[in-house]
Amino acid sequence: MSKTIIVSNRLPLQVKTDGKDIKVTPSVGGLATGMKSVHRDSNGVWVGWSGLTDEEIDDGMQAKVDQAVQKEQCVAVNLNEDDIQNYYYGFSNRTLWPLFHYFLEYTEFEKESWESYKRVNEKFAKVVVDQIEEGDRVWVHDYQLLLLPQLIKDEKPDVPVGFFLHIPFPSYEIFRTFPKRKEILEGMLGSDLLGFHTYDYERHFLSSVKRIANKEVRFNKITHDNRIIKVDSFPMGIDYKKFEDAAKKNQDQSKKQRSEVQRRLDEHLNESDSAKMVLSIDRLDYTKGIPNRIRAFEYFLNKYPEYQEKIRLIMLAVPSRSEVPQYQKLKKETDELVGRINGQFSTVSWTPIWYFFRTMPFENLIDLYTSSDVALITPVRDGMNLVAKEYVATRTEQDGVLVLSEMTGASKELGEALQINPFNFEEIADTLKRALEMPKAEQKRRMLSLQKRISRYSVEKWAEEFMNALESSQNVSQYIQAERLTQKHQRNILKTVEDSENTIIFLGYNGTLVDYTDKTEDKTPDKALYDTLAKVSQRPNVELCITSCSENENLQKWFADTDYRLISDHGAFYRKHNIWTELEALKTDWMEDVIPVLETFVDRTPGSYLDINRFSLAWHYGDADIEMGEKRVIEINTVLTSLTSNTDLSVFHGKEVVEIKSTKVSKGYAALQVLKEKDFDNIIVIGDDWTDEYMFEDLPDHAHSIKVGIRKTNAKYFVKRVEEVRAFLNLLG
Ligand code: GDG
Repeated sequence: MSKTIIVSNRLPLQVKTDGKDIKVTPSVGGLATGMKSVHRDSNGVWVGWSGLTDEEIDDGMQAKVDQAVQKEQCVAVNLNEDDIQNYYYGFSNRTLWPLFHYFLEYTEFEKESWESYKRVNEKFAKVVVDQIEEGDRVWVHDYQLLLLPQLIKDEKPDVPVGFFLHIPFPSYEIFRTFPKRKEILEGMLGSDLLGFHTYDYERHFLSSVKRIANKEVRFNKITHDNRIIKVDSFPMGIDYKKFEDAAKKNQDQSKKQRSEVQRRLDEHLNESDSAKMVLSIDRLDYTKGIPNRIRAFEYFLNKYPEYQEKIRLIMLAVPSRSEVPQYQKLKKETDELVGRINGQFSTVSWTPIWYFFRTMPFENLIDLYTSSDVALITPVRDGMNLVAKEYVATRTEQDGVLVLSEMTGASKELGEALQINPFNFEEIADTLKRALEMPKAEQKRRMLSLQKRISRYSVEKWAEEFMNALESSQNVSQYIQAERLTQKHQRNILKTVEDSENTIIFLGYNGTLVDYTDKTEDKTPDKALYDTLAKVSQRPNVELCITSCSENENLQKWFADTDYRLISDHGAFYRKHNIWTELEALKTDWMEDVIPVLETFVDRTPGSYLDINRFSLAWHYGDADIEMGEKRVIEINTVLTSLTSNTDLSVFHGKEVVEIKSTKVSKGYAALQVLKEKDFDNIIVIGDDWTDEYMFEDLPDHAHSIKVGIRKTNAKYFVKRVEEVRAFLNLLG
């Protein structure tokens, strides 16, 4: 039975050892909940680090750890102390985390930690690849494993790989500063589906893919390595029912059943009718806007002194990454700010900020959520922020107000929250006042809409949608009309050759018969190719016609010793029985008018250039800013269409090129002239680029047309690589 392999930095469990015994407890975080149906029900496997370093596990213990972890359907990746220091605290949390959250000033780049990051991603790849069986799929999570998708693809090209990024993807202007930007993108592009929390992260990623990795992007699809990669947003949800049920239970409990935390909260709330509580919960992280929040609260107490002694900010800050200096600095700053404000405003019976620096059990978390009039969530940058959603889920009476930073991914979905700019203290203070004074009816109206939306798109639904999208990303023919050329198709075509009186095979050259990676130079045919072509042409009823954009001198040089038909220069020249003819008396006087127009585009688009060929003009923008280039294409089309109407000129848009030429110069037109010479009852045509599309389109419907590569095509079939063309020709031979 096929399974899903989930991969994340940490396994969803806590492993404790007291020297001899191992204790494993499953953790109940959001991701683990969301993945439950994928992991448990489908017999899945979860690959990740157990939390214990190699140094903490002695020889005798390893087998026990593996066994205990296996019981939870998990497989551990073994990491040592050095990995944790360099890959985890180093590259993941001192480089990628600040960079992706726009903290350029905190972003350190050290070669050693980059090397370690690569090494650990390889360790993960090895474990994952070992687990893969026929029919399996892999879902990789988060910024610690950005190189993993490609490492898996290299080993298992046919296994579907999905990747989800839990943090923001920064804008191109930020991402481009990063020394290993290309390597990171290429690592991610090993996936078949890439998921982000929001559309903004998705478009930032696509922009970097276009501009840095120089890949073809159409809407949300990337063509890379003969695959189509889909990019989409999947806003992560929460286990809504779990929070709602826990809140209901909390409400129903008797006084005696209440926790110590709940009792303390009640004491404050019962002091007077106007007593209010404001809540914030986050990991102590500089992205969460904690100092901003405290300063804004101070500003609020000064600006609205009537709230003094009535309002309390409860701040739960969970310890996090305390080995990283910026986190130590933040801890110090937070302690000092809380101390200063409490020192300044406290009275005998009131302290404005209750500050907890620890984790709390789930039940206490619910005490906090259900007792607070306002949730004040102010990150300066946050991928999603699940706390905002959890607060909403626990408001069973539909009261309470969510004040939410517009810099969180969650703000895109939670339009009914009061949204603030976390850098604007005055706005935070005024919005807090508005929240505290909001009429109950308005609270209810907003809360109901929020709840309706969040309950619908739960974390289970999120995982399900991602998996469905991964499944459908496999179906390449969904995006292109052509069918993959199978063995059966090949045998059928071979049969038509055997049954025919006269077959002609039109073959593209660069990119069809020879690999064409260095696009600046034509490639000379190799011996194997000469042999293959010779074999095919020895069939008495078969003729070959090689069609190329190259100049006729080149083709003549390469195929001087053969009698193949040749079409060169995009279809302008034709060779038969070793005699070259110009297919049309081609005029070029139109170039005089068009060249100055295209030159203005060259001037206005840095990186673009004009190629003046014998019969055509081509404006290339592959090295220009790709987005600017695409904008210019629209302008060029408008200008040229008016200029070329009433002429036999046409404008073609290819990959990063706009070409203007006579309609009579095309491989399609040339191929039709060849067909007029003889009664060919069977036609095969194979090509790879946009100039070959004219043959696919112009040749009769019964032609067997095959495209090399998977870009949009008019051909009936497609193959992925040049080797497949050669293998097919060998079969015909
Ligand atoms: C990353 C991204 C993205 C917190 N304190 C306690 C506790 N929690 C739980 C909360 C919530 C979770 O931790 C925190 O989730 P967030 O989404 O707010 O933030 P990150 O940890 O930064 O997570 C973030 C997320 O990944 C998912 O993709 O939203 O943007 O940074 O569930 O309830 N739970 C318990 N005790 C605590 O003291 N039991």
